[in-house]
Parts: sequence; C-alpha cells; structure tokens
Amino acid sequence: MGLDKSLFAIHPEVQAALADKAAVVALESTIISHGLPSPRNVTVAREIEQNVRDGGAVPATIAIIDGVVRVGLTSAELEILGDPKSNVTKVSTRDLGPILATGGHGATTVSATTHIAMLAGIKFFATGGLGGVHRGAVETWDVSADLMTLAMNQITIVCAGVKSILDIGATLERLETIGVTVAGYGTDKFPGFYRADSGFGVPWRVDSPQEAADFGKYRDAISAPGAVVIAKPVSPANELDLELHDRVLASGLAQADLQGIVGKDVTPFLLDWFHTQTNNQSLEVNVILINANAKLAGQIALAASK
Ligand code: PSU
Ligand code: MN
Repeated sequence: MGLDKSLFAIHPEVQAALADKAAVVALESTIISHGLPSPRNVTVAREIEQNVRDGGAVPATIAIIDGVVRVGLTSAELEILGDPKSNVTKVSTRDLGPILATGGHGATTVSATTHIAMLAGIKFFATGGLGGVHRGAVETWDVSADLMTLAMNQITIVCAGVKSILDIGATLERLETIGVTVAGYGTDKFPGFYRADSGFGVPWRVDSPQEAADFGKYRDAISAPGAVVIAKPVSPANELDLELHDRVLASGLAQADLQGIVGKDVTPFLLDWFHTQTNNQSLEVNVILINANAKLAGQIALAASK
C-alpha cells in the first residue's frame, strides 16, 4: 500500500532535488514552535534553511499544516508555525495519526521528522540537540521518543549532542543499547548542547563531511538498522558559562517539579526557562549551534551525493 498522496506534499524544489539524487537535508519544526521564542523563531528558521544551502544542500523543513504533511515549507507556512496564535501541536511519532485525523497544525520533533524524512527519501537531518533520557528517569520513565525512532531509521543526524537538561550518561548508554552510532565531529568528547564538552567520551570520531557521510554509506551497505548521530560541539567561544548553566538548570528542574510539568511539556518548559533566566544567552547559543549544524549537515549530504 502506498502513501496517501493527499496527506503528503513535497515542495517542488525538494522533489526536484530528490529526483536528481542531489543533496537534501531535513529540518524539524518543533524547535520553531516550541523551542525558540516568537518572533525570533521565524527569522531563525529561515537562517537554518540558508545554512543548509550554504553547506550545499536543499533544505526540507517538515511540519503538518492543516492536516497535511509538508516536506519543505513556504515562507507563509514558516510564519504559521512560528506564530503562538496558530495553535501548533508538538507532534512526536505517536501524534502523527491524530494530527492528520483532526486536521490541525503540527510541529514535528526529531522523532516524527525522522519518520517523515525517511518516507520522503531524505537521509540527512540537522537539529539542535536530540531528546534523550531525562534526569530522574528511573522514577519518571521520561525518555524521549527520539531514541526509539533513531533506533529504527537509517538517517544521519547532525546535532550538538543531547540537550544538557538530560541525563547525558544515561542517554549515551541507551543509544549504545538501541544500536545508534555516535560520532564526535572533530572531537573525542560528546558535546553537551549549550556546552562544548559534556564530560563524556564518544565511541567514534570523524573530522570531515566525507568521513561522516561514509559512516552512513557503510551502515546502509551492511543494513545496520539505526541512525548515525554526528555530534558537533558549539565552539568553546560561544558556549554558555558553566556556572550560569548549572545554576539555571537546577532552578529549572526544581520549578518543573514544583509546577508538576510532565510529558511532552517538560522539554519546552526547560528550554524556555533557560532563555528567560539567562537573559536569552542560552537562546543565542542555541541559534549559533543549530545554524552550524545545518551547514555541516548540508556539507555531509553534498559529500554523500557525489
Ligand atoms: N533541540 C532544540 N530545540 C528543541 C528540540 C530539540 O534545540 O526544541 C526539540 C526536538 O524537536 C526534540 C524534542 O525532538 O525537543 C524532544 O522533546 P521530548 O524531550 O519531549 O521528546
Ligand atoms: Mn519526555
């Protein structure tokens, strides 16, 4: 059974690039609707797309608009996603059926974006920080659906590690268990999103777009089922001050607990807490790293297309 085409629309530029076997990079949309404040989010969404182009690939931002899966968005669609008045739902893989059934707007997480990208034939993806195992997960069982999806899809995803609000050691252990390849880009240390070095090592290292592309190429050749995570650290000159980071994280986790924030609201709450409590310093770090990741993903996709 094929895909229901009326539920699925690929932007003509993306379609043409895919038909040409040219480089295409998928981009998620939850970061626009739930990860960055309006109206900066729309500006940043455009910057991210431009960085993919600068890297040498066509950007395909993925979202659900009026109940239709869109692979590659128009400028007007980016505006809809970024507008707090649009009532955009954060959509993980489990939410795809319901959002299509009810016809709303949905911003896709790493999990849902990966699923849709693979359906469309896109094998490269850039984001800020992956979801993972939350602190206290032994009690709460809060583990991002991103991990499940990365276990099941042969995508190559560029990120700045996992968000530092998480239990990074536990997340790396889970990634190992579920068969996800993790490589540091130009580093032997796993990046910690707002921080360049999480204190944990990485099992593999690559130092060029071609080396990164080859990990995916040979993974496919041997039919290993999972994703390749290329973890690129934010440059140390741009990272968030460690003392500030740790202080704001501690207060944010305490607040989330106090306010009873659970489920899909936890990550947006903590990201927003960081932005307000650091006077937007965390926002600037987030913007810098997502742009750098987008450019590198474009370069990797280009290397793979040759
Ligand atoms: N990285 C960012 N900002 C974000 C996210 C990642 O820099 O907003 C989003 C991604 O969409 C990721 C999601 O998939 O957070 C994870 O949410 P959760 O922890 O609820 O699974
Ligand atoms: Mn969660």
